[in-house]
Amino acid sequence: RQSLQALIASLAGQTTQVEAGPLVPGASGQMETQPVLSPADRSRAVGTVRNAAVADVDRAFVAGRKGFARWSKMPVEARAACLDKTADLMEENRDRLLALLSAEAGKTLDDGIAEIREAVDFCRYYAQQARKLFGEAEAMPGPTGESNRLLWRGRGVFACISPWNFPLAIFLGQVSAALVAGNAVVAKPAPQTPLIAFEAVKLMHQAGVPADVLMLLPGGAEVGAAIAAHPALGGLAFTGSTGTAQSINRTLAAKTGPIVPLIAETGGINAMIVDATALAEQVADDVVMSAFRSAGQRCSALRILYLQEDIADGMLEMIEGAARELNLGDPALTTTDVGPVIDEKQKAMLEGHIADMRKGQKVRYAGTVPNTGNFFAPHIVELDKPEALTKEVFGPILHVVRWKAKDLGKVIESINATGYGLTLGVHSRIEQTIRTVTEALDTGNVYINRNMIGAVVGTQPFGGSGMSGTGFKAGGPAYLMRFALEQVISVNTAAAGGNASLMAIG
Ligand code: UN1
Repeated sequence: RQSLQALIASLAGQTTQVEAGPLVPGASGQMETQPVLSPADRSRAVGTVRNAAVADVDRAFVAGRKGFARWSKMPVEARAACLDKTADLMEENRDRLLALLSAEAGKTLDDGIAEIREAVDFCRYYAQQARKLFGEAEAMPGPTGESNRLLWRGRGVFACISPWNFPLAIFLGQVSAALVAGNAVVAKPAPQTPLIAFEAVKLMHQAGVPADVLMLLPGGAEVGAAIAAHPALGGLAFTGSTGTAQSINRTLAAKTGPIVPLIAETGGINAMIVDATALAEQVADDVVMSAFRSAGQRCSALRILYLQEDIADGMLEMIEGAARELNLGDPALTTTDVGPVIDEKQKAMLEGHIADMRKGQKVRYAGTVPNTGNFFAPHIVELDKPEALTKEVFGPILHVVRWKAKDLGKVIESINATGYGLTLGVHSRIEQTIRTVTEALDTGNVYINRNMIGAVVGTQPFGGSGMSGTGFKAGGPAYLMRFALEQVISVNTAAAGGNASLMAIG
């Protein structure tokens, strides 16, 4: 840990450590470069980025079509091997990636280590799944004199648009799935975190993915809109806000060309229901972890806690006590529990929300913040009714509502009424309560008597439905299929004289 800390300090102290730009054959990029500032200290530039010019989007698709023609014909094993190699390279370069996650994304050391682990797991998991799914064409049952086989192939140039809160794991999760399914990829990282994406793409190139098969287009909404609108787009994976996903959906719907899939993972007003039988110490621990870890900047994070009123006062005291113990500050220090929020805009949004809450609700706890960088302290807000929270507030703010034992049905209704369905926590020792709640809600990931963040790849496939996304779960067995095109080949084997070579097409 000491050596990691020294490494992080040395990277944070240097400017222009990483000079990122578009990774597209023939790309020009914009004229100007911009500094990428550290969320923990706005006077520090972690590096510079030259964003893609809008004209580079078309260049990427033109190159990508050529790359796709070769890549999609390669045996799945060759593509899967590139993912495994990327995982190895990430492990070899772990310290550097960790330093960048800390400096550019404000990740604490624990979060940074977990994120690298997750990125490695995504690559290995999708490699392994692809071998199973896309290996041999599956023979389908059918009449004699006919052979039917189901093949999976890439869809073309797939776009991956990813968020700043998991700039390595979600970025590479999308990209590795799209690649191993046989697509060429145009990736647009979040404008706040282009450097780590740049490093990740370079590792993938080093692992054997050709330059015209994986391309990076750093930039903002303009670049994203041009990608979604491009006529050669084969499909799009997006993780970010519900509003942006809806806007991408409209762009795709307005196209006159091919109809392509959207894989969207968005937000939630995630709830935890705690009844009077719950184990208090466990609840306090899980609430603080779920609401404040990663400065609440996870789409899985707890936003609204429903406490049965009999235990609410005691529970809140414990939660507040635990929140007071959190160390807020420089993410590069091993003692830090909660780092900064990503940028000024997020900080101002959170401050605005608390100012609004002060108008009718009770702000029960407000932590203290360091005066450098974009820090926003954990807050606890008591709501008079759940409807007082009308939107996802992406940061370390825990909202609390009390409920009466007879009103479990109303709690369920309120949660359903949000229209979101990403994560749900339940703390109870009554099996019937757990059953009732779980069955009544469509939430994608339900966590019982534990915290509700940190879904593990291959163990807890992650994603929601409704306003939380299209529901194709990342890190699960069905994810890769969404990136691939199914082709069924039916051969009249009698007419072809039982020609064995025809039966092996594809
Ligand atoms: C996100 O925050 O955008 O389960 C999704 C978790 C993470 C969530 C990632 N895998 O906490």
